[in-house]
Amino acid sequence: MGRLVVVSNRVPAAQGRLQSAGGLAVALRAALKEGSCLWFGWSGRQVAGHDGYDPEVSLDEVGNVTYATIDLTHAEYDGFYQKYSNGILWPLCHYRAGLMNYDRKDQKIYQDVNALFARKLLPLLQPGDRIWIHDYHLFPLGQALRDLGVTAPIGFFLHIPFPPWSLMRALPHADGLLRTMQAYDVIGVQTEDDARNMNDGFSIVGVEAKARVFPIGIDPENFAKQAEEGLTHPDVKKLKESLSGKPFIIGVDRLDYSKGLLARFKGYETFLARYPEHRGKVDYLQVAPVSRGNVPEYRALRRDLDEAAGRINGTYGTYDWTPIRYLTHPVPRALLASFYRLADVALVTPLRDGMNLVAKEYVAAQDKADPGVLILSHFAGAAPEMESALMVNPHDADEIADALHKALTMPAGERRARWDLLEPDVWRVTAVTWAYNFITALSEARPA
Ligand code: ADQ
Repeated sequence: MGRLVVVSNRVPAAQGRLQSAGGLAVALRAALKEGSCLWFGWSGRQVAGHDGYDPEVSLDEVGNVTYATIDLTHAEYDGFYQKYSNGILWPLCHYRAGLMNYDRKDQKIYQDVNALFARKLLPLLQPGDRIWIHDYHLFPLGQALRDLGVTAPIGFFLHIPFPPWSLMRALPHADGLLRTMQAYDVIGVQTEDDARNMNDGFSIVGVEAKARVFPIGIDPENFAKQAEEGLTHPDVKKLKESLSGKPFIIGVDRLDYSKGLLARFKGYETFLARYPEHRGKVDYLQVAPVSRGNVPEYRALRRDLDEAAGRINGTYGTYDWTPIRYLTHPVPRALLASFYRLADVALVTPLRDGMNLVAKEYVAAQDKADPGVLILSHFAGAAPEMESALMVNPHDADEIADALHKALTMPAGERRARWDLLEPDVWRVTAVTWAYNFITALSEARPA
């Protein structure tokens, strides 16, 4: 069996390679366990660069995986990563064309960095390799590799949503972007909606390609174990003590406008206003580590959230009760699982999300005898698999308020019945099945 070559924008940093957090790294760890693998991408470092600058590839072997990384110049980081990937493609794919800051010169840098990735990867390839490219940063990489003569099977997986063509075409040259995707033997997306949207785009533009659905999952066994074992950790005990037996609501998201945090705070505020019986009798922890802090929209969101949390705490707080405990720094994963376990309710209310692994992690972390309640947005990619959650429209603050009241007063029998319907899918669709199904499809599409 040939090697699996994974390409993603970021490659986990050396210290995180065995134990790294974050959606992609966690999901891929399972896929990378067997056979020999190469993982290629950006090192996370920026360098000054100059005319004719050509980055060196650094290689590092850990177990069966060779990590190959290149540095980017400040200008490449800015144009490719911050502006085109995160300032244009990210908002557009999350149905927020109004937040897109398009500039033709960033598109050029995006194309150039994809061509650079192809050029640097080429000499590392071996006969028999299967190449698996990840996410929106690298849409045109497959074509760039084909242009250099690569004939290996190449697959692409999009972790974020793909919007209807009527919206996608707001991106100048979107048709060209779709055309480059003919280079792929397998194209994977998270949900049926994403596949339909992308395939409609392909047929309108006249592209011979087809997207298929490969929903991503977590490692439920490991997560459930962490949740249970972490209960004896001193920090988890401290959190538990601080709750003094009050019901506990949790939210865990990167600080990103797609996650619906502002609307969620408004929902919680409405809940406190309309259901005063819960004031002082419930605790809400929102963990929202700052992400992409140099992109203007993210800075603005941070200010709005700081303001909303301050207003809610100022209005409803008392000398001995804080309505929202709001953290903008990350919590270690080992603690997070047990935090979910302690939580009676999880608020997962993105405005749009490719999948949302937090919803699945929360379900996996519960105590089956006394599980908590998941409140989930219709617009998470996880929604079709998790309809036994309390489903909400995240734009409707009153609906979030009602769902919170319902969750906090739900009889144990109903909580168990809902969880019993959610749990099997979290075990059926996992990181392992996702990677296995994709890699199998890739091997079948074009035997290496
Ligand atoms: P993300 O947008 O990062 O991922 P998500 O699917 O929720 O969103 O995954 C985040 C991961 O990071 C989870 O494992 C979570 O536990 C962890 N995490 C989040 N906040 C954290 C915090 N405050 N502290 C510590 N850990 C935290 C993208 C897409 C998603 C898609 C994934 C995988 O946007 O829609 O589900 O890729 O494909």
